[in-house]
Amino acid sequence: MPEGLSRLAERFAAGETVLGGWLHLPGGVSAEVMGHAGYDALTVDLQHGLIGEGGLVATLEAIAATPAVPLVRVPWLHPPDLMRALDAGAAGVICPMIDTPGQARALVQACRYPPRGGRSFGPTRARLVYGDDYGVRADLDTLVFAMIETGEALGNLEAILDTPGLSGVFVGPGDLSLSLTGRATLDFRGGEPAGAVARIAQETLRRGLIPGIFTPGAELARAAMDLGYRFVTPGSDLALLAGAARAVLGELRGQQPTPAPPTSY
Ligand code: 3PY
Ligand code: MG
Repeated sequence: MPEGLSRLAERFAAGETVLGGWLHLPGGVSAEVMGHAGYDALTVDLQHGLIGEGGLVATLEAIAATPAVPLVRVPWLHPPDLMRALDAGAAGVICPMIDTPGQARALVQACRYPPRGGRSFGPTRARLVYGDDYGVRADLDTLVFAMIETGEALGNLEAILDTPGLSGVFVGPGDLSLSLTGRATLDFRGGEPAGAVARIAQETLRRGLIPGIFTPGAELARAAMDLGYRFVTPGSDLALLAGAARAVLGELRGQQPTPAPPTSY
């Protein structure tokens, strides 16, 4: 599927909103289920998910059997992890806890080849999946998202967004609310997080970059889209499975299903 690398970048460039799935469950079948369900992109979450680095390639292979574009959230800003995810065939990366312009520059540096950055050349599986010209196309099409999820990142938002080579930002509402209010919740609609989440979308769109966000389901995904978010994740595989199980049991037992907690990943 040699055109695969540019598929998502082209959709963003055309102004489309992309619906992303989020993978926490190991084993590959869940990735296939999510991909065939119709998500535009699937992010393998190596930070909080249960898929270890050893399971990454098998999960990317499972995604490749579906129409979804594969992305990876790396565990932290650690250049070897970023380069390995891209070499393994991720079409883009999402990097947690980018709080300063220096960290944003280090992120881009790890993901772009010279002269734009310092990514080392060796696209082992990426070349198999995307074609022999991967090396010359990678910098144009690889998506690089910096996660904005602390008060410090908010204070540095403009400078982070002005980092050359960044595709966009991705809001982690759980960490952001924890940092701003001392309590983690994925529901960003109240108090200080609400203003912050709206401002991040505005500033990102103003620069022609892509604002992305994690949400636990359709209601908050819709609220994010109404704020201008163009890369929205309505739930992880784990949370969707838990929600469906609660709903079916609630129906059969004649009870209201237990609502998912607002921290539900
Ligand atoms: C957060 O909410 O902090 C996240 O990182 C979501 O993935
Ligand atoms: Mg987070």
